[in-house]
Amino acid sequence: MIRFSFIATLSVIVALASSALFAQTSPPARTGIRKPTIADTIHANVYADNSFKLYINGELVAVDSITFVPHNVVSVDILPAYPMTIAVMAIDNADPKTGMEYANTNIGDGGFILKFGDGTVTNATWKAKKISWGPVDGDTKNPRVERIPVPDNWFTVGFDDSSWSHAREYTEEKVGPKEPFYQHDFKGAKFIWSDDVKLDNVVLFRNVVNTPPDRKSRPDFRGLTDTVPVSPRGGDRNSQRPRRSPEKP
Ligand SMILES: [Ca+2]
Ligand SMILES: [Ca+2]
Repeated sequence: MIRFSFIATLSVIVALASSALFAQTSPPARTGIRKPTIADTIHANVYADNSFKLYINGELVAVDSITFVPHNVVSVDILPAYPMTIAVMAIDNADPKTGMEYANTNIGDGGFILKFGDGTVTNATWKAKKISWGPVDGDTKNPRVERIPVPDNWFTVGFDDSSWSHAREYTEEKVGPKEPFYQHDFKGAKFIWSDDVKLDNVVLFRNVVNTPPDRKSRPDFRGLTDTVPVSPRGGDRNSQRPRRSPEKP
């Protein structure tokens, strides 16, 4: 009898433990979610010397439209969801064999800065990993490049970046951003790169934003394709339809 009650108690403990585990790992209930509107998005301003690819929560959301010069700002709407994993491949323009540019006459330098409308900014809390660098030792007479493979799944939410170093901050004077930088909001953001802003040519960055820095509460719209949103045939659809302007006489 004692043995039976011990086994029964054990079964209850196991059942409770597995239900707690299930509660932790199963996605949150997706009832009553509405369709997001443009008001749910935040603005992302991104400037790279010279180009970048930006991933948020494992999805590619922006690619720099100009890979070399002129230096440009990419400004896009993004739909945030927290914790928000930001992953960036930043690329300083360089010949893949020499690490130099302008017909091997110049080493050049990099630089990356980002600000989101929720207050997310780049700084030394970001993680950084150099992937390609050169000319090795700054040797411009016999220039060569070294590189390591881009880690698998480096842009995903679950990737372990604990072995990566922290990014290094660089001053505006050091990076010398061009005119478009001053036409966009980067207040509070810092230029970042890996340890050598001249020689490191391809750098990966990662940062996890656990809660919105501006402390605004925002709905989580992840998994919308598996959800029937509230009033799918209601005002939502009509409100997204542009109004026709009256016919001109
Ligand atoms: Ca660019
Ligand atoms: Ca450059």
